[in-house]
Amino acid sequence: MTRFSAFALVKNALTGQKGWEAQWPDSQPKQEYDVVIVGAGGHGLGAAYYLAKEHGITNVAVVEKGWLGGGNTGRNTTIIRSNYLYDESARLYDHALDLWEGLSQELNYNVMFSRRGVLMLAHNVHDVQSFQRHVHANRLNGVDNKWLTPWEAKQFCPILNIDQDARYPVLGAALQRRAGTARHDAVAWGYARGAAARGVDIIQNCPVTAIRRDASGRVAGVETGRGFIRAKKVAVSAAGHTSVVMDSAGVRLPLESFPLQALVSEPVKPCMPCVVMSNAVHAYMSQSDKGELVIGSGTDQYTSYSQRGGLPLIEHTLAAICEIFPTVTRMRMLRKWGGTVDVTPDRSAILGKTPVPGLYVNCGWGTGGFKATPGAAHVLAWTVAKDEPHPINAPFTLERFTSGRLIDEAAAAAVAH
Ligand code: FAD
Ligand code: PYC
Repeated sequence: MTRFSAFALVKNALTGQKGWEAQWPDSQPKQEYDVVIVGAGGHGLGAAYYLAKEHGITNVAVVEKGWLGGGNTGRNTTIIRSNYLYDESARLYDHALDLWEGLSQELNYNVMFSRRGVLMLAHNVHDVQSFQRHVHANRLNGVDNKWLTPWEAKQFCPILNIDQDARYPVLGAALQRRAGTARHDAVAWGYARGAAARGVDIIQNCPVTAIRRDASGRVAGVETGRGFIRAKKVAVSAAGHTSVVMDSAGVRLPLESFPLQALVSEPVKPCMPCVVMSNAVHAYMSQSDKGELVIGSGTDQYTSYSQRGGLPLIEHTLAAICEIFPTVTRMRMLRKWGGTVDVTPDRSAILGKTPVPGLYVNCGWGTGGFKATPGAAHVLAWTVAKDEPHPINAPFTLERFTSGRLIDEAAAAAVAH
């Protein structure tokens, strides 16, 4: 596969752009694989990439019901941060952040990781206490986070309204300087390209309809829209649909699926240098490299598998955004969309082995799994290859919902859900 480089760009510019190859082949399913991964989002594709690259397991298929990256990976608002409260989460998300920093070089694919900083606003005394607790906990874990006064926050983000008579006055903010954004679909494409170059089959338009087990109870393969595929191991990374897929193997998961929406404005010149989030008012905003303001909030408050949400939530979000950033009031919104996010009771992921031998799961990322993509994929590949958890994902078990060893990140989840 051609490496992207300045030389390749010049060469193709001079030869009519005819030398570029397909990024990955359109693979047809084989009868049997060592590993089948269900779901070609960033997490599934990333796991396939690391299985091939770090563990030498290349007889792998990633089976996707729609198109690659068409789930939450291509629908999210691209915020990356690691300022979670608990030690277990700090280790997982900071591992991901470490990988984000070198991902474009690792994949030879520009994922446009931008360390522009994420500012989380405090609007009341509870917010101030809670975010200051986060700042201290993060620092103890070696995760950068800093408390800013309202004026310091405005210096960091000049369009922020810090008028103390506002309905949601800004009383301070927590800044993770190392956090930022990345181009979401480039992440899926980069992992797909890297995995395919190492021999992984990426099979699109092929829904997995059931997971089959043999007489001993071990996983035997997957039923798909294109027939049965035998597999020694199966890893499910199907986000909002994970509970349905896993149910077919007899594994019940503590998940609820909700719609999560986002919207973008018409493009404007650069006016917002960072990401700003507000948990209390349910709104966050950043500016894409195209110039659109990228806006979102919490989940719609009903369970659903539809990839769209209701208008009332969007109106509520925009009302909050207009108060925090009065300059947005005269802008036009271009489009809105939704994804289906899978939410656990403690708002932390389930990542590892299941009670079924040979079956692994990566789910429960709720509204916040994009930032985890490289880290989660990396430790999932380890778990599948070695049939044991990596120390980083060891606490993120399914058993914690019976043992009670929860990782209760609900308050840290930046977006209400
Ligand atoms: P997905 O990308 O959804 O991939 C799962 C794939 O499985 C899909 O492609 C789906 O089609 C496929 N699939 C499902 N069922 C089957 C089946 N039966 N057979 C075959 N394939 C199947 N996170 C952040 O960290 N920061 C953010 O700013 C952020 N913003 C968000 C904004 C919105 C609007 C949404 C919806 C989500 C946001 N998230 C954010 C969450 C984040 O997008 C997800 O947690 C993350 O992308 C999950 O990645 P994934 O690869 O597990 O899932
Ligand atoms: O987890 O940072 C996050 C997030 C932002 C928007 C949706 N999720």
